[in-house]
Amino acid sequence: MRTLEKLSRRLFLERGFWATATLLWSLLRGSTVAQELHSYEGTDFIGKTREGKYKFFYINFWKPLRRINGEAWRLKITGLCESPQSFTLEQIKSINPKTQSSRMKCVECWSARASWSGFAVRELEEIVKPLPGARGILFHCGDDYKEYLSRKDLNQDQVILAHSMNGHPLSDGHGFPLRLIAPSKYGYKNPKAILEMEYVSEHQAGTWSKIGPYSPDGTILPGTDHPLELGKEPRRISGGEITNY
Ligand SMILES: Nc1nc2c(c(=O)[nH]1)N[C@H]1C(S)=C(S)[C@@H](COP(=O)(O)O)O[C@H]1N2
Ligand SMILES: [Mo]
Repeated sequence: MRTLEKLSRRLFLERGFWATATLLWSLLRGSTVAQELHSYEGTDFIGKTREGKYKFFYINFWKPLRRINGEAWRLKITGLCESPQSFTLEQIKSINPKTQSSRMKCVECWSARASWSGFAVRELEEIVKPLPGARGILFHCGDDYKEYLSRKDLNQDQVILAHSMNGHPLSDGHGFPLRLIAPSKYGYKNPKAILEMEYVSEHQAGTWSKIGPYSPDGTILPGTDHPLELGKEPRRISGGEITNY
């Protein structure tokens, strides 16, 4: 009898201890997770995906993407500008919004259309004030992807920094929390999961143009396109933004 009592007392103490420890651990973990910018937890894709819900809008990532925590994320504007600064997601979303439907074409042949919401680069430039020597922006992304666009290209109509796709915040796959949409350029000039935009004085080679036979300029060339949501039927395109379908 006494042994039984002892045992149940011990069990109670042990369980109590573990319950408290688990609670403390999850509280602690919760608070650190909230501050972590990146985590591989919960991502359901690795690198490229062309299946399932991505069948009509493929996903391209050069490295497996770590999920970005929107609360910890800041858009950092650095380099050659008068007031380098960081923006929260909330601040980004409050910049004069713009919505457009445009087609994105990957240099590997496929294309897909979506409605994108975000804001013009000009809106951001009014706040951070690039210096006269700032020729372009080097984008630094969550998967260590890098891409450069000149300020001239970035200030074209239809070029936006997008935080929404088809009326919803960007999914991780399509570049949460912020990506560039530049419809006259191949997909690789549309960096996703942007962490930092650095004003620089000269052209810098981006990730794809360093590893593949891709032009650093990235303007869509005349040729053939295979739109995913239109059955991939080949269509002739004349170069630049695809506007006729
Ligand atoms: N951060 C990051 N952005 C990126 C890429 C990448 O690998 N990493 N791939 C580019 C390429 S090659 C294409 S075609 C488009 C595809 O956009 P999607 O994945 O939303 O379809 O993203 C571009 N942006
Ligand atoms: Mo691409």
